[in-house]
Amino acid sequence: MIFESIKNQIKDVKKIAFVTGAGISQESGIPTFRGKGGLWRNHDAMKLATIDAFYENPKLVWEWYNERRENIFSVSPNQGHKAIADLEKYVKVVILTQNIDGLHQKAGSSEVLELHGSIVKIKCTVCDFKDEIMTKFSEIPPLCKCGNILRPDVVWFGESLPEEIWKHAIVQASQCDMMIIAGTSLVVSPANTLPIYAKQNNAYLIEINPEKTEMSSEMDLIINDTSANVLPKIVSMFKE
Ligand code: BJW
Ligand code: ZN
Repeated sequence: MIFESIKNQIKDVKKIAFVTGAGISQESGIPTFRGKGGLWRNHDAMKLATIDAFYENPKLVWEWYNERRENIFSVSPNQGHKAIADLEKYVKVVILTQNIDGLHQKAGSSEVLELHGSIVKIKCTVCDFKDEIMTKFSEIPPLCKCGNILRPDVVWFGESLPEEIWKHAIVQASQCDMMIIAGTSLVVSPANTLPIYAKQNNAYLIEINPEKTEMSSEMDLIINDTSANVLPKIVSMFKE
């Protein structure tokens, strides 16, 4: 029944925007932020993801990132990431992701906008040094050549999203005719406004999440299941 209504919708679809969050990588073995996975050594992940926490205790925040880097670099994209990458063969796809894990790109997706940065990237807290580093830092916090502390090049609470990427994300959301929102609680702004831009273009909104979210009532279709279960089924309909 659910999949019948998607079948009717996909006939005229030209561009699909995906809005993804931590839940899409949960089945790859990466914990989510809220709910069961949201505690790291008894620290609330939400309290660690702030610039204040970083300056208060850079070593602690770097330990958190070091562990996550190690985990993220060792895991693989799951059936959900792979299905989205596969979908590019049949329709124009853009991914607006809050994730910093790079798994969409690893799965082969070509148009991925990283709204909250990337865990591979680091930058200096003082000078304009930036780099991409795949290895574990043995000394933390790592230092820049200029002597100041390096930080992960990600977006923490109270910080702005990379301006050009965010502008591009709004354009993409405003131009899609279907938006699939998978694995995000939609509690963090401004990423949670993207479905509103899509709705203004009369896009059909599908939410894939085992739980209800604060924006479930705004959706055209809700599928309460995991993304690795659902996405391959949706993509298979484009092949028929
Ligand atoms: C599955 C599943 C499966 C599970 N399949 N689904 C008051 C003071 C200051 C700021 C604010 C304020 N009020 C509002 C703000 C703005 C703030 C905000 O939104 N706060 C709210 C929390 C209240 N936003 C910001 O500050 C943003 N910047 C900004 O607004 O700039 C303007 C500004 C400047 C100055 C001052 C004020 C404003 C920046 C937000 C940056 C968020 N950063 C993080 C960390 C990134 C780096 C890192 O990863 O380490 O981004 S926090 C964290 O939350 C991370 C995520 O991308 C983001 C969203 O989480 P997500 O992905 O939705 O994960 P979960 O865990 O919440 O949900 C997972 C979902 O998956 C659940 O629903 C599960 O059910 C589901 N699921 N398994 C499918 N198998
Ligand atoms: Zn520096």
